[in-house]
Amino acid sequence: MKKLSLLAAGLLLSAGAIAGSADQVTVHEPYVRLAPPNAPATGAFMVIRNGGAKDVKVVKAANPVSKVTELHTHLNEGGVMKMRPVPDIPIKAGGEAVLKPGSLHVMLIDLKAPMKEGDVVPITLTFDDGSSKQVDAKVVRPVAAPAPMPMDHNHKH
Ligand SMILES: [Cu+2]
Repeated sequence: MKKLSLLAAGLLLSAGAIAGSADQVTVHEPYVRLAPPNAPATGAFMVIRNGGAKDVKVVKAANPVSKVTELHTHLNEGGVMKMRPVPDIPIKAGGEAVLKPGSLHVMLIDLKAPMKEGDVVPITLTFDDGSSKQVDAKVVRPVAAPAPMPMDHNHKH
């Protein structure tokens, strides 16, 4: 009985140990873009809000479905949009970081298995103070530009 309550106390302590930046941050609308078949990588997007009084940084992201997870941004280099890894994603006190296509994102590289629409990918964000937060990002099909209509009005008879 004593052992059990010690164990429970230990669990409470370890749960308390992860408190910190993660506690003052909320994550909204997380999703993973459904990768085209055989695509080796895709992106995860979300809005990270910092409701606290101190600035925080996301320094790492992890997930179980890809071998590598990186924090990325898009940069315009001589008119060409290129993805570049970033060391962290800062979020000012009271501010938010918007991870969206063409901008900041979490890159899921080297997918272990094909994903399908509706799958849920747990993404763990780690902050600069070592605290972390897990969000469940749903896999959604990207809103594609309307497919060209198969029109053929130029038949010569
Ligand atoms: Cu990327």
